Amino acid sequence: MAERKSGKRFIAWAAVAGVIGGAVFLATAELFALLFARAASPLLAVGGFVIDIVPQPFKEFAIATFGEYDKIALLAGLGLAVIIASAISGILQYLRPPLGVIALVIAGVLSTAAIVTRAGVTPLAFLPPVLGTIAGSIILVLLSRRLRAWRASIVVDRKGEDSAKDNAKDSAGIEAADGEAARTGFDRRRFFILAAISGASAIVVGITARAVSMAVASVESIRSALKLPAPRTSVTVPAGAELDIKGLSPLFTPNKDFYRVDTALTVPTIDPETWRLVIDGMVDQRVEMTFQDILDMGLDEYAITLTCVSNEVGGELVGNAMWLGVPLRDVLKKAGVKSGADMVLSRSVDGYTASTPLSALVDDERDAILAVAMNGEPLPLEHGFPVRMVVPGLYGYVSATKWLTELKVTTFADDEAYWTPRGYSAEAPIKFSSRLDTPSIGEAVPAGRIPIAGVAWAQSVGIERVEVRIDDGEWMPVTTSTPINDDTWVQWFMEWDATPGTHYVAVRAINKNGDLQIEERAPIAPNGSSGWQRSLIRVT
Ligand SMILES: Nc1nc2c(c(=O)[nH]1)N[C@H]1C(S)=C(S)[C@@H](COP(=O)(O)O)O[C@H]1N2
Ligand SMILES: [Mo]
Repeated sequence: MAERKSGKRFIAWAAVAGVIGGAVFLATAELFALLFARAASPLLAVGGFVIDIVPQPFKEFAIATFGEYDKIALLAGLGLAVIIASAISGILQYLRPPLGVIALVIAGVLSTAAIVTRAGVTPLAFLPPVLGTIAGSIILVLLSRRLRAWRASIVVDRKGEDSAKDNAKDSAGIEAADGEAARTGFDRRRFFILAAISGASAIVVGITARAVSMAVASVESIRSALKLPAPRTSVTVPAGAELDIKGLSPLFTPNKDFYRVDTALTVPTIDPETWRLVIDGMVDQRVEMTFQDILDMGLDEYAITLTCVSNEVGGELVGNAMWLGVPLRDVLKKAGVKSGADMVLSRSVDGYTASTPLSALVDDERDAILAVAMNGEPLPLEHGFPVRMVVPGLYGYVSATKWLTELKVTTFADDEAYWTPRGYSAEAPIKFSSRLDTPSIGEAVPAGRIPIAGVAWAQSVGIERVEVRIDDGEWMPVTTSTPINDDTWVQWFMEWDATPGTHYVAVRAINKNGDLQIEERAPIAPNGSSGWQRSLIRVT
């Protein structure tokens, strides 16, 4: 009798283990969906699949019964089905391993199929359900094993009790029974600890990840519905500004290819309606601006190349964009800067800060801006939606604050930005540089006439000339594209009669002040890399 009762109890715990395995599966998938592929939520994909395959009369019935709550009803039904299926998988795994894991893997395969067959999926969309299946299976196997160990120790325990009764005077037998009781407690605790930890983590991680995904989706839709006013002035891109060479970076970096550097674990989601910019600190009056206030100042177009201090010589952390924005000097004028200030500490909604010399922001000759658009669309969420800073000539970490929320007028003596105590300089002008794009390193090229091409940037000064050296030859000036302005990079190229073998191609730039690009190699910390790029090219 007692046997059967405890047997039922274990079946119930096996079902709980199954539900926890299922929760870990979904939570892991939601987490990785948030990180790699937002559309890859198993629950939503399967829900979408169900909507697609359900026959029309059934859909009508659902809408008639649940009205506008039909989707919620579907998800609730799906949730219930998942809980029941997971419970069954837990019982299967407990009674007939590995049947439970097999059931979970089948569910994983089906949801992966539902995800990757949906329209507009990204290449990594298979990852969340696959990683979820793996994590869920591991937890299910471990919980089921611990449950069986617990159960086995009770059986052994009971045998110990019996033998203790049989030989009441056998002290060794009594000791054995005590030991087994301790063993049972230990195995039970092992099961409950893992169940509690994995269950609680799954709930916290799963709900948080889903909530963030939904916030992103909602701001994403606000962003795509946003209509920005036409700019008052636009940048003329001169003829000859863009060279047409395979492998050469385009003049403007498409948003999807634009490098992204920030400390944000999940991209901040800001509704422009509720966004505010506060200008305070050493000002005549504290000013608060809305998104509309910024738009009402009138937007102008600016072509500016952004560079990260972490860009190694020859690196990819540099990109050029057409921004729409307003001059920061006009924004600061609204608050009135007090004398004695020499820095603006810009703050992001996520707490990140940057220290920008005040002089760079109020300089009439420098187009330091608050940007609201990038390459013809509102700023992408990853690039600072709805408002960010862009300052020509300064590395991003001291000037290009995304998801901007405050400009505090202050001094370098009084305030410190995020990266300053972390080994980077408080002030960091961009070290002008040049990069070889093609031929790419390691790619063998056929002998004969081929283009060597790349980009060079010297924001706020301008590139005068780019030179290339092959092996130990002379430095040769190459053709540069017509610059848009001094704040954007230029493209450069030369024709090369490539002879078979390996060759070194080196590149360096000269800016409009007549300075030569720094030859001496420097690491990225504390204020940016330097050195001439020299690449080994294989010609066959
Ligand atoms: N809020 C916030 N803004 C930020 C950063 C950050 O970590 N947080 N990183 C800065 C750095 S180091 C660079 S190089 C630029 C990069 O901008 P991008 O991601 O749009 O290319 O953003 C800057 N703005
Ligand atoms: Mo950066």
